[in-house]
Amino acid sequence: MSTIEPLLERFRRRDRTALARLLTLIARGEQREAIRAALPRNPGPSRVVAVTGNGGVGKSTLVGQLIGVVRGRGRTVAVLACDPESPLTGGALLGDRVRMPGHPEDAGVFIRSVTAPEGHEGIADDIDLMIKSLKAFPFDVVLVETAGVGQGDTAVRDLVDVVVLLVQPESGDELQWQKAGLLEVADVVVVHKADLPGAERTESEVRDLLNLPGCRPVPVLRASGGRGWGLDELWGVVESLPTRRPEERRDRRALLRLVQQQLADRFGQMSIAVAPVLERWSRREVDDREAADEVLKALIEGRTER
Ligand SMILES: Nc1nc2c(ncn2[C@@H]2O[C@H](COP(=O)(O)OP(=O)(O)OP(=O)(O)O)[C@@H](O)[C@H]2O)c(=O)[nH]1
Ligand SMILES: [Mg+2]
Repeated sequence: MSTIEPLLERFRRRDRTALARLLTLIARGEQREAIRAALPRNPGPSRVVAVTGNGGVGKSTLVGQLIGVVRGRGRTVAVLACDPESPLTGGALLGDRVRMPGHPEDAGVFIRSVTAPEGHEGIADDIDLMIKSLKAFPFDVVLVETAGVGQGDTAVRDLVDVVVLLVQPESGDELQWQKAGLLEVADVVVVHKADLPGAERTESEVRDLLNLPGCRPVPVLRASGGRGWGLDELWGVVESLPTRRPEERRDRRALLRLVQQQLADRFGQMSIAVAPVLERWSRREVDDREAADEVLKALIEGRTER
């Protein structure tokens, strides 16, 4: 008999204090298995949306505005802000009511910031369980603010339905630098702070980057959280995207790497020449089918690297 049963009981009665306490336990790595076991396998049809992008691009501002948009549509919303730098209580999120208004009176809004301890790799596991808890509570929408497009975020992507990537106007070289990550993670790209000069040009640059033959179309739009521009349009796009089925959420690249590794092991010292194909595939120079054909060909011909 789990010692957290009374807490779970309160959680099931939709007690917000119990929810907050549950999230704290998860963040501390306590009672994870008991919590996981207690949550329904198929919670309601919540939409989980990640808002990602480099530091200072305006994620918190935009998320704060989206709370209003979502509430305006009669839905409840929870926010998880994953901020690796700021401590839970001193973070920009909770400390700054202008950027992310607290909605203290509104039971349809729940905001929580999550701090990953330095060097903590397992943040995705925590976030996974937190998202599941929020879905089970339930909230109609869960917004996840997450910094950058680093590895952690690729993992977070597999936990959410839609990834909204923010870029700033005049990102220039940075945009090129972001290209690979951009292409990999984004379901929607927002040129944020669209009140700043160069937003239109950046929008068309992003379109050029994303608009490659044979690739799924990625909507690109302009918005400004600060000015309140383009938010309804953005949410309309986010809602119109199909919710990814659970099996699609798994990390295909990780699986391919594993296959490659196992093949390499089985073929002794020989390393199969699929890495270059995978590289070109991730750069979207070939589509899935071409890449699959080339991988198969390399395997059948027993082609090895170097
Ligand atoms: N011009 C302009 N500035 C904005 C806009 N939205 C946010 N900002 C400003 O950009 C700065 C960063 O905003 P945040 O919302 O904290 O950005 P963030 O991406 O959450 O930042 P981190 O969480 O620290 O990575 C603040 O000074 C905001 O006032 C906008 O639409 N236009
Ligand atoms: Mg922020």
